[in-house]
Amino acid sequence: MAFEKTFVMIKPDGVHRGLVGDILSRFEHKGFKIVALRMLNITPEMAEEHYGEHKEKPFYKGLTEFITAGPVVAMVVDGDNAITAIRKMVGATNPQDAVPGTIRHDYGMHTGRNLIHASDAPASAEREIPLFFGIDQILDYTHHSEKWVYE
Ligand code: D4T
Repeated sequence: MAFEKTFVMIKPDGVHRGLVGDILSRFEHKGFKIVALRMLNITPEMAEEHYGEHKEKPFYKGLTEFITAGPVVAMVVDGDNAITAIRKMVGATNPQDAVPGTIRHDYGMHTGRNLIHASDAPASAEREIPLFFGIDQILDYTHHSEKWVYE
């Protein structure tokens, strides 16, 4: 097994549409462990840091306006192969390309309202987690059902 941590963020559309509970429960029901969780407003500086790679793209302005337009729910999720597995649960960037059963397909319509972010690689998770959480905010505990989730 390859236990790892990934960064996940429910975007302002997910919060405003009342989908936080549904989205969180998907990760819990799958067997992942939430080890950090907070609600916050993204500042323009944080948006620039988080989405800096897209700075030259035509959608950058709209993206940063959207991500700063309301509260987000940020979390760190822990589990076997968590980075790849959660990207699969999240689905394609454009909800219209996302496979049924994924979060973006099931709740979303357009790329600029795609509800959720999840780290796409170990290097991204390592970069993103410290932008939102101090080391003392990431909890280390044993999930009580761990032996019923992992063989
Ligand atoms: P994030 O980073 O939000 O998890 O999305 P992805 O990893 O799936 O996709 P991405 O980095 O290519 O895009 C980041 C972010 O930009 C928005 N976006 C993207 C947009 O508004 N218009 C576009 O044409 C694209 C490609 C959506 C996600």
